Amino acid sequence: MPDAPAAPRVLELAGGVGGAKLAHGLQALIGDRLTVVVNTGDDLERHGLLICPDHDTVMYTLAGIDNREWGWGIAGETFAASEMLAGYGEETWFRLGDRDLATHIVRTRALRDGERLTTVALRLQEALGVRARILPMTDEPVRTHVRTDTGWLDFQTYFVGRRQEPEVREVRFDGIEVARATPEVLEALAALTTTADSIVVAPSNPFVSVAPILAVSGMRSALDAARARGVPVAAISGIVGGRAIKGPADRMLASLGGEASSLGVARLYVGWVDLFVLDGVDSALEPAIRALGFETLVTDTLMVDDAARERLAHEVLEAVAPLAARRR
Ligand code: FO1
Repeated sequence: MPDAPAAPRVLELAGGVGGAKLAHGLQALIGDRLTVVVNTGDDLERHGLLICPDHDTVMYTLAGIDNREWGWGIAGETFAASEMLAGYGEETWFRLGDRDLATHIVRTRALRDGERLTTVALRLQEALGVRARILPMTDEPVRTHVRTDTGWLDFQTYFVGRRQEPEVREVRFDGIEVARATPEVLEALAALTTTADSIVVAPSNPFVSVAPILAVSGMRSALDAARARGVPVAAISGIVGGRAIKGPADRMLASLGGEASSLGVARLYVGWVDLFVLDGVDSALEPAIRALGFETLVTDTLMVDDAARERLAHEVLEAVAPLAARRR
């Protein structure tokens, strides 16, 4: 009997919650053949510690300890340390749970000892028994800022502090000019060669989750090189029926000059994505999206439970695999 073919390798580009759900479905299918490249533009310092929200959301989800009610943090979390910090007069609007704090303490100490962000991230994942690899998009600090009508805000002040209420007029990524793709990310992209491998863009915010990843020096050329070898790229829309599944992507699409729909997302992905995945409620947009040059998959994209995560991951891989043969 010939050996069963190896599972495909998949590299996912991800922000927080949407990226974590899709990664969970993909990990259930292909385990350690999944690499997730996460946005670090949402990272911040609190109480002298480095917090990496998107990395940690994906890590806790893949470790099965995520807080499903909030979409961030750890299940069964407590906030005793936060209460104590508030007593000392520290700002605690960005809530750090007791268990979550352990992650930030280990990470911050390792960085102070000279370790790279990627190395300590992989160590944390291993300790939590995560099978996939979650790679920060870069080891250098990048910080997303958004311009609102009252001025520039760092990302978490806008997202948590101001509850995403101000309209976003402009986005910038501080530090991006010196940020480089890591050897681990470049190796993972270079390893995508076989006919079944693919790159999958999560249903994450195109402006503040996907764009910073692509803006890292060396990332776009490595993605283009993978595509030139025949590796197809699939992207899942995070907009369903004109509304973002989570977060402010719909309002950002409108305020930054686009259209708050799957078509508006697809327009941002022209030229580097082959397969565009949209929800069934938006099927009327399919012809316009195909007219932009995409292959399309119309399906239920709301990952409401584990079965839905796995089903969507499976459908995307099934739809993207034939494109590999056609692209070669
Ligand atoms: N989101 C909130 O809405 N409120 C919080 O207090 C909060 C704390 C927090 C702590 C650690 C962490 O990893 C994530 C946290 N998040 C919180 C989520 C985070 O702001 C968002 O998930 C992302 O940055 C957007 O993708």
